[in-house]
Amino acid sequence: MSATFQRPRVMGIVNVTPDSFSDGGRFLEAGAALAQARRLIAEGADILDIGGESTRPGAVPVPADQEIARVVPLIQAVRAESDVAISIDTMKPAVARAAVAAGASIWNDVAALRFAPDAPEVAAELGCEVVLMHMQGEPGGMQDDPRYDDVVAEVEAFLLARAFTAMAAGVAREKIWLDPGIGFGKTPAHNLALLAALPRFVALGYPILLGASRKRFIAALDPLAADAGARLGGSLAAHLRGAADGVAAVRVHDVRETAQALAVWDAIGAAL
Ligand code: HH2
Repeated sequence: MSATFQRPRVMGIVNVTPDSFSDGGRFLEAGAALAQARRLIAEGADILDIGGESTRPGAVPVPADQEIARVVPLIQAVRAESDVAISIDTMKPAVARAAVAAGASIWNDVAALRFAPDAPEVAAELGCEVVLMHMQGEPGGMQDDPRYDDVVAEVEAFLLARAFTAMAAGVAREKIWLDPGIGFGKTPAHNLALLAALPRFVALGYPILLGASRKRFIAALDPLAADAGARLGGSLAAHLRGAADGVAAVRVHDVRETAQALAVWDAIGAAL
């Protein structure tokens, strides 16, 4: 028997937005968002990723005060009844600050601390963990003809450069996670190249977060997966591949199914 496998942590997605691509504002209402958070905790989430602004191409930007008003009451309510880890999915330092004050311990920034000049300093000051994700372009136009000479090398160089910028601003190295940003300024072929290169990202020595849940590249491989809700199989395949390659966490909508898949995968590994 060997138990060398280590199961990635499951990060469950709670979108408190009216326009997120796959769960379309169903949890906008504060009470409904709390019910969703409770459900994901009961289903086996290790981390809740709470977001108040969609990053979907074409999504309407949300002012910081509105984003704070969406996420802070939910973070406070979850924190009052659970010690689950909470990450705040935001590009805005003011929102990260308010979320950490309310009980979040991870700043998940799809802009990798680039979209506000003071973001690296605020991350250092907050002392929280920080997810630095790769995105080509900006959310509005990122899917308009994304191009790379070598997508893996460029994403890797970007992530290392952002990690160094964060550390130069005072973020501790052990607080930094990296994420190749599946679906953010990438064609299906780019996403597959990044998924195939996960061992190379893991070898960088930072925890890697993988977010493939219900993303559009799955529909490019399966003509029956046009609806985001019909992409569970593809999401599980990508995340299990990430688990085998050593990613630290997977960001998912389908917490129950993902936790079960990882438990089986892990048990098989332990029985080797
Ligand atoms: N993907 C989305 C949002 N945030 N954060 C990280 N670190 N990695 C990801 O892959 C990632 C992310 C997009 O998914 P979703 O939250 O379902 O949609 P929306 O951005 O519309 O809220």
